[in-house]
Amino acid sequence: MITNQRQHAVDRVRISFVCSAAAAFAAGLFSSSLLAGPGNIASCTGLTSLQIPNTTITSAAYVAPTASLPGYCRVLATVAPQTDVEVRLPDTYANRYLHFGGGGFDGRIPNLDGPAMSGGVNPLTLGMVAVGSNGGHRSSSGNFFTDQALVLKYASLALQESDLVGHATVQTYYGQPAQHRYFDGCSNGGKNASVIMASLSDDYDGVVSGDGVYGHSQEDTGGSDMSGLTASWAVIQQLPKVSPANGALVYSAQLAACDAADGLVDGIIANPAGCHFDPAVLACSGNSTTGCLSPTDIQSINAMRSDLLDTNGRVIGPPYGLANPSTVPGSTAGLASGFLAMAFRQMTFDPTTFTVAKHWTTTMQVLDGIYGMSGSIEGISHYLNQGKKLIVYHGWDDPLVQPYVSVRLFNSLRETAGAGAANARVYMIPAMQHCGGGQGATNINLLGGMINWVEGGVAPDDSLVAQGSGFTRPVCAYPKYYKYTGGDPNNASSFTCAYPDGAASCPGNSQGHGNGGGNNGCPGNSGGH
Ligand SMILES: [Ca+2]
Repeated sequence: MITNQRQHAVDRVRISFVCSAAAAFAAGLFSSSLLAGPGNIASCTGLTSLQIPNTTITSAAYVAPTASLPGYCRVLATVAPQTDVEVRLPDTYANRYLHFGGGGFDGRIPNLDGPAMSGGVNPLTLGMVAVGSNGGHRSSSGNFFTDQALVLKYASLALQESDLVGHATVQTYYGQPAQHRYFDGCSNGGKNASVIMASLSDDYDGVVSGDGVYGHSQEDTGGSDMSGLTASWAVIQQLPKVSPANGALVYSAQLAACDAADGLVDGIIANPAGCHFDPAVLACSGNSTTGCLSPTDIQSINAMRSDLLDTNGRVIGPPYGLANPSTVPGSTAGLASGFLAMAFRQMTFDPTTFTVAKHWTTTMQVLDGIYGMSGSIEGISHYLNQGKKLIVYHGWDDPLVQPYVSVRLFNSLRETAGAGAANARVYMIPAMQHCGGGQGATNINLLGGMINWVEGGVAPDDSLVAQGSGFTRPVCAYPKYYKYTGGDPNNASSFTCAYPDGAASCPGNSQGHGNGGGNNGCPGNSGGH
């Protein structure tokens, strides 16, 4: 029933998307009378007269080239009532279109200079049109939470509206639609990515999705959707807080226990799924109260690293990885509060008053069913089975969005996407925090990898290199992780990508390959604890 509700919502959105875009094109509502011509200032400023349904072009201005960037036409538009859209159309155009995912609760257009996980490359230098929106509303304080129409824009419709403006300007300026279409986002942008794939699959060729949120259909891989994350954030908010000192104590004890398992003591646990660290080994004994964990510390850490279950024992929320536990609960208060406010249509919702028994069903039905906050696994599978590509990444130390969301997406696609699963790669990045940062090598050009895959037909697999602070590491396709093989420890070439436990591969869809029932990172056996 959960899946059906969600799928119906997605189908409704998909139908409305298709109808509105197709009808607009069929009716010839996009003016094509303007002179096409990148680099032509008049062609750029002329875009202000472009006719797009329900839309006002508020500005079209040519930005002159600089030493590092080509010239481009910068278009600002508003789709009524509040969806602000920016489109950048480069003079040196390589027939590429890049839609940026948003951030947080949106309310502002993202900085189109730097897509997520692109190695810091400005998309204009890749000949890419760049498109982004404010997520359908102008509120920076969350006071759109009770406005159902604006929440629907935030959840999905603003993405379609951005494409309506983006495709119309591309068609007019360059005289043809973009040949290669990409989406790139992290966090809320990763949530956007799942909606893009499930609802606008015809419009995209390659999607890069980081620290995202996806709909799920199997209970054993559950808890990766917006309601599951929201419930988990709210419950974690109610746990006793672990102090920074004790959080650091746990993090260093984990390293002492598991750092060397990848062959190199470098402050990075390359395969956190294989690290079975029990915080109870740090329990205070006798009269000691410092440099050790209290019973409530241990309770909090175990809770954040476990599944959240509903009253029937079904998984509804995913676990965190080995992130410093003092960083995990505090940062999710606003997120839990905001999504619960949307679910219950009230201005604020104190997450410490949330209970699974009282609030879970409504949270799930509204966020996933009515609003369709994340695209369904079935929709994503459909996207992949059309030959379109997906790169998912997630920081193993993400203290905000639980990294097992992406592990479970990997498992779900194995079960649901069939042959299409070959068109997805999941990269779990060791010691990376939320969308970047951390002790690991976390600067990775995944967008470049995606372009090579879509346009060159070469899957990134294990070929990419991650840049850290003075060192590099391979980027291994999950469930593989990197192992040190000898040589310069700062050089990625001194590592190889290996399957858990040294197996040549993980078994297809079965329950791992038996390491005593532990969590080895293989599909079907990666649920935390
Ligand atoms: Ca290590």
